[in-house]
Amino acid sequence: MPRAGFASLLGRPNAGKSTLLNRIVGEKIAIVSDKPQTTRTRIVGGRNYPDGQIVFVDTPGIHRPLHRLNVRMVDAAVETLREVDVVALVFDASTRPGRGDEYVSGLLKNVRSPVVLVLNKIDLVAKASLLPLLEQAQRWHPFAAMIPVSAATGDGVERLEAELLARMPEGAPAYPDDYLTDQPERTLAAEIVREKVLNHTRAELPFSTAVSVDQFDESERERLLKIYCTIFVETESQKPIVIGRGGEMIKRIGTEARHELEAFFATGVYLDLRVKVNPDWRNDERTLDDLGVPKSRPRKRR
Ligand SMILES: Nc1nc2c(ncn2[C@@H]2O[C@H](COP(=O)(O)OP(=O)(O)OP(=O)(O)O)[C@@H](O)[C@H]2O)c(=O)[nH]1
Ligand SMILES: [Mg+2]
Repeated sequence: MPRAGFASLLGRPNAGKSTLLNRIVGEKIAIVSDKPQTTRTRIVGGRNYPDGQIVFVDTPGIHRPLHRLNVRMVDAAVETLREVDVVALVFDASTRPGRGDEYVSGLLKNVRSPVVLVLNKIDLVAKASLLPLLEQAQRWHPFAAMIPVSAATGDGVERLEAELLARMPEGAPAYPDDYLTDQPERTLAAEIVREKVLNHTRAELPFSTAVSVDQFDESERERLLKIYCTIFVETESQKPIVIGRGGEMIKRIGTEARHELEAFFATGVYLDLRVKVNPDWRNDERTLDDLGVPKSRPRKRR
């Protein structure tokens, strides 16, 4: 009997969840950056095995939400807990476990699914330093297994996948065996542009930037895919940072994004980027809807 089901990747921002998802599915379907709060929605990625299928659900990092955007992000992550067959809680093993990790572990209290602890970034630390982390984690939650991995090098990842698959329910896979992701092409394009903005900016900008695709013109797709995007920032003063002196920065963002889009879509890409100010979009429910950030589900009274 094959095994098949859903596994969520949950954890604090920057733990390496999206890097791990990309590593497992073998394609870049989630953007990655060294800034926290990179992932803003759930991202589904499928992986097939000779004896089954796991559909992974990458989630936004759990943090204290200060804007409506962040409320939606954290809710999207927490909601997966009730829906998946196995939870993979991802810790960054290169940082000391802190209150944030304790908080995230606390969310697992009423979760019925088995939880596998993933100690990521072991390429950055000495093996001996994992022991205290494992001991601490065990005090927080009775993990079904604890697996050290490096999403960056791939070390330990196959073992992790085997441990997750072994805990999936028996049954036929729900998705076809070439299933990759639920991310629409437009979203993937917008996200790649946002990743380049994140890579090249600092401080508040990564948090206050959003990217929308205004037009995705496939009429000449064989030869040239034309993508028109708007990069939103929150204040007038942020605009020149994204544009750069003489347009240097926006050019660099555009070139890097275009190269990646061309490789991903396997065709020529024309990329048009403009920058617009949209004050306080992070608290504007309508803009969040337009950007495709899923709404939090209404909660029942306890
Ligand atoms: N050295 C090392 N770096 C890693 C590893 N995994 C992820 N990183 C880096 O850690 C940073 C965060 O990675 P992400 O995959 O974006 O982290 P995330 O958990 O998805 O973060 P959010 O989306 O913000 O919640 C990036 O700079 C990655 O390159 C790893 O195994 N080793
Ligand atoms: Mg992420």
